[in-house]
Amino acid sequence: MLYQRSSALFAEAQKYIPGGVNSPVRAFKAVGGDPIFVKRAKGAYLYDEDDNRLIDYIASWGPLILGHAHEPVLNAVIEKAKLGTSFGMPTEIETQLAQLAVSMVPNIDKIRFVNSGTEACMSAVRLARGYTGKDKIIKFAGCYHGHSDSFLIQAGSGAVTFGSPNSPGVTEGTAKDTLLATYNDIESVRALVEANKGEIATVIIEPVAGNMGCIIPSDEFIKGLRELCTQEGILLLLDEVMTGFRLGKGGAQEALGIDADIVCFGKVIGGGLPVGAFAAKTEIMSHLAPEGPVYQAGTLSGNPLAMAAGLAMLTELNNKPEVFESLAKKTAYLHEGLDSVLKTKGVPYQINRFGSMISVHFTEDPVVDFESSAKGNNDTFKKYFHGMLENGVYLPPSAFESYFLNDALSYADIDETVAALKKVNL
Ligand code: HOZ
Repeated sequence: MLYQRSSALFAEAQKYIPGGVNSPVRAFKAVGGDPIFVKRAKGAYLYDEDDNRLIDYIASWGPLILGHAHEPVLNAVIEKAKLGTSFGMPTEIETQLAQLAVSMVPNIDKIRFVNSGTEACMSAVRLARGYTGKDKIIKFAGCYHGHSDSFLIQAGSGAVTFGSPNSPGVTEGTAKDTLLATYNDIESVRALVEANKGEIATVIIEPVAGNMGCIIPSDEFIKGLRELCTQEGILLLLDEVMTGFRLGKGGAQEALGIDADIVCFGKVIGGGLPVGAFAAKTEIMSHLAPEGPVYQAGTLSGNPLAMAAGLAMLTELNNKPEVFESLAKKTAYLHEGLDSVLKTKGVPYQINRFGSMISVHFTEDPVVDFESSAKGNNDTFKKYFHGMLENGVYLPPSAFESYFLNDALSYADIDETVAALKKVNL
């Protein structure tokens, strides 16, 4: 495939935008080569600036669960835009989306809309601190909760891909309040809780991790975490930016059978437009301004176009919940196909899958946490990534990311993906 125009556009972008991109993972640094510039997309396919057609396994990093340019979402945005694009005043559609989200997700009464997953997690932690009157938080190595200061401590996703899991610019004062535990290791959490008795406001976790590849929590771990938080009066904050409205109507809470105290959303809830949100029971949410003293605000929060996209998307998912089952089946089919080919290639590998999230790791041992994920052989990953790209398949350009399947993908697309892998030398 030719990527001349993408490469030329990347060269131009680098003159004016740091690294040529507005979010680091897009720059292909972990896999080498120039990023692909997209011209348009429809359903399961991306069409780049060189007119290559690529089968898409990132779906804009999760939001486009029903495929690109999904008609009901598209039409809702177009119709809304005709009425004006932003008011900075309340609109009815904010309540409509709030009501629908609250009806779909367990353990939440009220929800506040923001513009991104980063904002959602940052604000939710402030709320947890304001509500409990405690300062410290526990996060897990390799989990990524957006790029606000408190979370850039052993962070996954682009932060680890580019070698800055602890970013310069985060002050020691901020870092000291973020305690670091090991994913899937409840004893590591227990030890931190014991050592910081009565000082911890919240434990924040990706209930199924997607920023160190896809990592599945053991039942013992996730249930143990709930129990421990309840015992110690710590709020359990589920970062469902990736899993919310993807693993089921009720997200990971429903899929894993656990109850959260606060839940963060992003991605699917905005239907492909910039929306984040955080939600909890009334008792906690009433601490938020203007009802309570914990401040949080935003000029574009609850933007009508973003709300229209989110409402159309959640309405679709609410009316057709069979889509979650369909996606899980397609992901299992992809898993089987990749497995059948990878086992002929003579390299060690692991495939992790939960619902419509999946990742391939080139390593001997099971990938259950950040340490085991980081053992993956990046040279093999690069060959895999570029080999698939050459054969028309777009995967996340980093081993520290999950794939997100969309329901526009057909079984024929998945067969084409598996056939592509057969042609790749690892
Ligand atoms: N941090 C996102 C994936 N975990 C990537 C966002 C982007 O580059 O668009």
